[in-house]
Amino acid sequence: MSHKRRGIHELYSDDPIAADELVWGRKSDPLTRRGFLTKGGLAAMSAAVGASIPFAHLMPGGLIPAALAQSDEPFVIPGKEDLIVLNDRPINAETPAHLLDDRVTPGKYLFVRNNGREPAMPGIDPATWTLEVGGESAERTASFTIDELQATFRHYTYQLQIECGGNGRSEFVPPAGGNQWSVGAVGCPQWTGVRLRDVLEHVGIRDDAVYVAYYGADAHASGDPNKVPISRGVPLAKALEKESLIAWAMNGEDIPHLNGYPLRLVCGGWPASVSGKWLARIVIRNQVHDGPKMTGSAYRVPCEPVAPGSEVPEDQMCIIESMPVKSLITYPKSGIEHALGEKLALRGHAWAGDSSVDTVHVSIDFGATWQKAKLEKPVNRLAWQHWKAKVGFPESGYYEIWARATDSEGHAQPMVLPGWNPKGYLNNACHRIAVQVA
Ligand SMILES: Nc1nc2c(c(=O)[nH]1)N[C@H]1C(S)=C(S)[C@@H](COP(=O)(O)O)O[C@H]1N2
Ligand SMILES: [Mo]
Repeated sequence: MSHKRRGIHELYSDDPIAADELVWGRKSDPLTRRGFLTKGGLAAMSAAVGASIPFAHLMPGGLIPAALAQSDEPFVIPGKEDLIVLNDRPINAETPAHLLDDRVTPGKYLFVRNNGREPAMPGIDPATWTLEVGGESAERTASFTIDELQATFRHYTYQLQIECGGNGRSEFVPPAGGNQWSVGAVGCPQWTGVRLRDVLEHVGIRDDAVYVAYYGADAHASGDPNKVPISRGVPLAKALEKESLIAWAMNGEDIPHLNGYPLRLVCGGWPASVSGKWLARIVIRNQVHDGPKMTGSAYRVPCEPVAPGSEVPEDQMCIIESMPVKSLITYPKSGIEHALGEKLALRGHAWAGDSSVDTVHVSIDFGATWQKAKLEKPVNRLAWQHWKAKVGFPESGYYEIWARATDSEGHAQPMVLPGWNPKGYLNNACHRIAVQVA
């Protein structure tokens, strides 16, 4: 390989800025991740990451170094630790990737995505909480306390992965409105409860049933008691899967307040918006559910790919079902320094909606070459899978580690971005971390 490095101007002739203009995070108008897209230049990039970039000739144009991920000041949320708060009304907070290193996500590190106002904590009494089950395709209406659910139906425990449909939204260009999630609106705790299926069969499912939906006890953000913040559902077949649970416990304890205490639905592998928190009512529907955030363009993507920035008519938007294949590098933390000559051990998780992950590969050269990681099987269906790998570096400088998973149907993660969509859903691009080798 003779073509080691090319000049800055060959690579980035568009509006390069002088390195001395760039002091990351110390200017009055600090450089943002988006800023790099318009102001990028190799010298600027090297200055900002604080080292030469040995594989710069392989770096896609416009790529923002993972070393420059914005870090926000931690903000305290009861029961949570070190989450990055994107919005506090309603509360939306994600987990930094390196805090998702546990095999089973602890409660303090599970992201929070609220659409409205959570029910106030001292007011929730698990002894009197009731779940109603009905809907036009239910044979009858029934209601259960949590004690009754526990006494009537068999208990099951599964580790189930939940990921917000908007996870990764912050990377899309043109940008989409909404919470600017980076990679941490995902987790895989262990859930205990009864099968949704057993409860539905107990009340009776009519022949015309097609959908199962939830209502929670949270209030609309406006405070209007006649409005519901969110009410979504899944097709009957997903509701009847053995892993679809009505859960009262997470990791063997009460579900954390902000994650749905005392009862929630968990349908793993689908956008987590189908997993209703503070579960109050389940309805068996004879049509595709039409609650808030189920209609219009919410949790929908264009049925056919569109050009970035397109306006897509509502009738050409399709409901998101199983989530796409994805992975995370949870160790090391992005931005570490590593000694040249020593191998670096990497690890993380990978998941693939209703399907499973077949392989995970890692790259240290912006995706030019890939090395296969060791991948474990999931502990049960719809749980994430753990991977690990060791990499070495040819010389000192700035590197990025990229991880790329491929599912059992052969779909791999896109290296930089998947197809654009108006609401910024389903960004399953490779996770990237920065490493300084010296
Ligand atoms: N009742 C209710 N359920 C809800 C929501 C909500 O706002 N209210 N948010 C949904 C969305 S969009 C997501 S991504 C997940 C987030 O689950 P978590 O906050 O436990 O991580 O809950 C879903 N269930
Ligand atoms: Mo979500």
